[in-house]
Amino acid sequence: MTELKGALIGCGFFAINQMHAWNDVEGARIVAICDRDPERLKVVGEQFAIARRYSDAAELFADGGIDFVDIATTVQSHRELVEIAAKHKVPAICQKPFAKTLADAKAMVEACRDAGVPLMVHENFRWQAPIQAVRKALDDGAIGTPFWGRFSFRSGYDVFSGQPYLAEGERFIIEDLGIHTLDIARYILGDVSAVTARTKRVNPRIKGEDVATILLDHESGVTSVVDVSYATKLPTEPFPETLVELDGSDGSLRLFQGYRLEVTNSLGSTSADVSPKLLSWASRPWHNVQESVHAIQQHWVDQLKRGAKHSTSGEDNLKTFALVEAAYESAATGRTVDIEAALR
Ligand code: NAD
Ligand code: 89V
Repeated sequence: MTELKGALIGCGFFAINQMHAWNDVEGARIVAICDRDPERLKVVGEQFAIARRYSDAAELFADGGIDFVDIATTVQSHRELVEIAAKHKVPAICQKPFAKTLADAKAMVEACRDAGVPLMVHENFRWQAPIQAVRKALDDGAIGTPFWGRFSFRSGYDVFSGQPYLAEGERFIIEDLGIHTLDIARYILGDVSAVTARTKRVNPRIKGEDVATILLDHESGVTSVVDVSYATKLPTEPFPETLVELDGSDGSLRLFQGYRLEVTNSLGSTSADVSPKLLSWASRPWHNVQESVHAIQQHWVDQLKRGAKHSTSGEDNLKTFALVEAAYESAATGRTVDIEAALR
């Protein structure tokens, strides 16, 4: 089987996980890296023995010799980099948040569609082993037809030491973390027609909101709650676990802290350990996220080779990104926001 050659742009905090995962992915390897910070370029180049190094993405694309690009920079550069990739007809993976605005995200999808190149957003949380286990239980009919759900991420973990920029933006938890939780809600319960949200800032040392409570009306008629907080101190820190509650026509499902999945239906109750694997390069508590990075990157390669759509294609992710913008709009205005109108 031919091995795809990839380039990674943005050698920062999270890219280390992506580089480790690329080493484990079957059917692809990273042959070039790019970062405008010479120190990061050197650190990652030496750690992963990558000889082709660039400080300017335009030079990387001009030199060519790559089958795809993995964009791991922060959001400010996503549109520009995806558009250069489209111009050079190079399939692209783009980290979340997809873009600064929904209008930018739509333009990026259009640029790739017009160029005929695949675009996938690195929205990895739906690829976490416990979330896949929830999806499987639903698909197996374990609780019948769901009518209510809750997707909850409440933590007091210090994310700012690894990612200091998170303390500086006007927007914080919905854009950075809630985006994952909203994507999980869509993945499990389907697309959303309306969003109502309330936000708060509890930590006085950051600029944006660190608590959000979001009510989703799904197109199927199901109601769900997405609640996220980085201001919640608990006896056992749950970071980075997403807890799930689903009630259905034939039973209920609970994904509890500690990666325990309980299903109750007419057959009784079952309890399963759905812990993620601790990959050789991973470390707790991040191993859940790290395993999902490997899973989404393997999915990228497999689908690219088959010429098939990606689960979190640019087009798919517009529907998650629209929920982020709608949540901010609802929190600012106090009103419920219609999603179909936003996506038009
Ligand atoms: P970071 O600031 O540590 O790293 C970004 C790197 O990109 C920096 O080294 C910077 O110099 C480089 N860069 C920026 N613009 C560039 C450009 N135009 N050309 C070349 N290099 C450029 O950021 P991070 O914490 O690694 O986050 C990166 C992205 O990953 C963010 O969008 C963040 O939201 C996302 N992230 C995702 C997850 C996840 O689980 N999916 C987890 C953490 C972070
Ligand atoms: O996934 C992310 O984007 C991270 C974290 C999990 C820490 O919120 O920023």
